[in-house]
Amino acid sequence: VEQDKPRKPRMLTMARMLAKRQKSDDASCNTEEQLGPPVFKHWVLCNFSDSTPIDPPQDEWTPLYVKLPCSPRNTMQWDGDQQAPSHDQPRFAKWDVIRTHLQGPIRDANDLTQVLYAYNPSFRRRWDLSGLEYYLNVVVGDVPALFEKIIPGMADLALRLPQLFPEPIPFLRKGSNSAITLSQMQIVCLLANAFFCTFPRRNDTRRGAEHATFPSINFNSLFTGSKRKGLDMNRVGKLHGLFNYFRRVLSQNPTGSVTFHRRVLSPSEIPDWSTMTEPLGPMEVRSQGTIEDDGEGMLQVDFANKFIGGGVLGYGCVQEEIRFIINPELLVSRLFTEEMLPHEAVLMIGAERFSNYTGYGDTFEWAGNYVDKTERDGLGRRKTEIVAIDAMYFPPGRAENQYRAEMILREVNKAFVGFGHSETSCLEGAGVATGNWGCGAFNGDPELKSLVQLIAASVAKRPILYFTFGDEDLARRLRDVYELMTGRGVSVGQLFRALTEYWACRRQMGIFEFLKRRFSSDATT
Ligand code: AR6
Repeated sequence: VEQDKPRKPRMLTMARMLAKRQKSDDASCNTEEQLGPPVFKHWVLCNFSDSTPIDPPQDEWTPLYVKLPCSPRNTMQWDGDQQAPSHDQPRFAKWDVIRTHLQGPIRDANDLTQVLYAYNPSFRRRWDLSGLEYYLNVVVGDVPALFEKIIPGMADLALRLPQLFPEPIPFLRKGSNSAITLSQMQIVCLLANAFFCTFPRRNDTRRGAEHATFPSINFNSLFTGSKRKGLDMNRVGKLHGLFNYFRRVLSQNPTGSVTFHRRVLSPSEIPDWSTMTEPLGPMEVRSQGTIEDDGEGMLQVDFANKFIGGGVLGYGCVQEEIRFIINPELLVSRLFTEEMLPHEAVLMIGAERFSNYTGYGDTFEWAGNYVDKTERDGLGRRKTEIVAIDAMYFPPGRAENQYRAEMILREVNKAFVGFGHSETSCLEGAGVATGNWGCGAFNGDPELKSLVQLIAASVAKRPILYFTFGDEDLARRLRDVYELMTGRGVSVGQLFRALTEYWACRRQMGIFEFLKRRFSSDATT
């Protein structure tokens, strides 16, 4: 698609620098006969050389690109100030309406919510923005600073969209092995637009809707109130984190970039796990510490939803959502990343951390500013790699299904595509910082998931640093079984086969116990 178009020289240079591997066939025509890996494409959309765009903005209003609010084809039939639409009224360019309202004085919370409704008139009755009003009127201490500086600054940033995006933003569609690099300022501009809910066609999330296979991006769901408390504490913490991010980038514009790479495992790349003779790779298990605090220099796992970011723009507040709030640039992935398929992962390189937090889930709280000192690579990306892999969800009554061979295979493949080496990496071959992936909200068994990840990492040739998130007992037992298996020279294939055979014993004993019995005897077949 993109490759047929003439590219600007700066894009070519960047793409060459980053695309170390070019594959010959295309994801979109990856038929049964053509099982090779899909071609890798990298769109470097940030203008490193100068800040003034060379060309007039190039508009795309097709299923391949993000529909931008500033597109001339983004129209509305009536101005939100009027009572009701009538068919003989002319259509407005919606961007003009957005511009007028964002430039106009926004003096208080009520003005702000009226602005959002002005260019989203059909959501006036459907959106509840009372949480945002509560946040601004009741929770925030220094409201004048917000309305005098931060919110107008965010509005200016949002309105820079046509200048910052002379080229359209492609979607990272299912099945396409492709990457997008954006500057940190482009990201903040997109996130300011998300805050002001300007993205068109993204508010209808019902099945069959145009963007139903994409995560939501407009922040309206974050602004929903709670009848009892005005605003739930999770959303309070999230809004603190996001306003801290906007405050920081407004006071000092960041100069780096971030890459988002959708990785696809083609059928020809899937190992035949049961016959792998590789030994199990290195693994260190820690009961204390977290992926984000102690995984510096490693590939850090995001325990993701197939809709990347999961419930970050709503109530959800576990590992993925928290990560997206403390590293808010990750949020922009929701704009262009279609839901992940079982053999896909999303690698995000360079996102900066802006906040601290305490607690988890219902006890989550924003805990102040964080200054990220991670060094940058040659492209200005922080040397932080985060990979989103979505585990399977097992409902409480049916959690046993996770021990079925096809489910284990699905999870090993998912971890493998996440841990595989990437054309866009800045930490080639680094270890994996992970933990109880799929074992919280998604109800998985950490005994199984730890070993599934060990199998994938061993073949990807990466060591594992496994955080049990305070669970001393799990840490001790995982170390024991790992030592037993490595002491016995158990191979990846042997462990994989054993896991798939556990099904028959699932009601008698746990997986670690099963493996101990199996591999304690001399017959480690
Ligand atoms: N570092 C290390 N381990 C952690 C950390 C951390 N920072 N945070 C949590 N854990 P969960 P899932 C451990 O429930 O089950 C989201 O909504 C802790 O033991 O976040 O894969 C996504 O969007 C915790 O119980 O991941 C998905 O919709 C466990 O990791 C869904 O949740 C699992 O964390 C994914 O659920």
